[in-house]
Amino acid sequence: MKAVRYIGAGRPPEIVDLPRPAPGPGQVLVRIAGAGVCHSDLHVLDHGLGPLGPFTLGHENAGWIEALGAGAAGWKEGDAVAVYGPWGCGACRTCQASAENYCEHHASIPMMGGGLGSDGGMAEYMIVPSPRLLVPLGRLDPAKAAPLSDAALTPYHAIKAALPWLTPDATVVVIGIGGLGHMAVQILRALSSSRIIAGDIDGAKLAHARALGVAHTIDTRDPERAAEEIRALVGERGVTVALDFVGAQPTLDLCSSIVGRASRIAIVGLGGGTLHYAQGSPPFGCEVSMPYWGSRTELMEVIALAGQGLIHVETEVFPLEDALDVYQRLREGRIKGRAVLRP
Ligand code: FEH
Ligand code: ZN
Ligand code: ZN
Repeated sequence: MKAVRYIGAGRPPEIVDLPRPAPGPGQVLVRIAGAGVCHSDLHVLDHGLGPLGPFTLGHENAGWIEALGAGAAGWKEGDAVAVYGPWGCGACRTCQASAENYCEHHASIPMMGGGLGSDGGMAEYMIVPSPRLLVPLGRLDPAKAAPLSDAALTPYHAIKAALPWLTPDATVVVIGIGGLGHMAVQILRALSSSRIIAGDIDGAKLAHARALGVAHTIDTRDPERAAEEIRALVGERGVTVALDFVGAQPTLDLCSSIVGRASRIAIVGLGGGTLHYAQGSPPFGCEVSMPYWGSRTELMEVIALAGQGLIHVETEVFPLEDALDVYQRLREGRIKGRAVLRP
């Protein structure tokens, strides 16, 4: 089968032919319908993942059950499933609560999941180490649903934690309207009635945000000017929730300068910035979180939102063989919504 392989830090991925894997005891073989292409992959390609590699990329996957290994139960061939991405120990307190994204033993488990140290879904087939890591998709098309497992789950996890701040009279700013940000806008509209301001450096992304129904869009290429425009909109109260899906120094500084007291900043993007957090900035009562991915039960909630038609992933679908070009397009900001590779 064809697979998109991470070879090593600083090296481009390679498309190689691998034997079709067979599920061992307790494992599940999934026939991949779609594998989302995430910005985090660019980090892995550029900076590596510790000593790990080579491995097949793709940590945002969905498909159909192809085969069950000995002892693996709870599924039947042909079931449409999303692959839950963060693979923990499965036994600790947080894993037992389905929050494998916060597994207590993460430091002693080098692999983060399929496509992140273990073989992922940018291939025709993928081995999932346990039936517990699969979530039913019901009638959703796995080819379109793959991004729900990361591009939707990650913002959902961040927004769900911010719900106490997301009151009808509050303003929330979403910075970065890419794969995660465009889902964040839809999830915010589904879960709250707060006013949404979208910020991005790309006019096409801001147009996408307007089409998704945000109240205002702000060009953040000039952060000082963007801060002034946002402050003019929110007045002395300031922004109540700032969701940064970029995480670069300019966007983190922008978040600090627009939030008010008793606010919340969620840093989701891996842009490498540092949030200055000390007396005087951000304001008193500002809580900062750095959420990571989401839990399996939250993925079930995201799938329910999609099934109710309340969120919809904007996808650009490409054949697996186009992976290198797609990564380059992602790097250059030339993807609308989420790119999905289809084997
Ligand atoms: C993957 C690896 C490391 C950090 C963050 C991520 C996200 O893409 C998962 O949502
Ligand atoms: Zn990701
Ligand atoms: Zn665990």
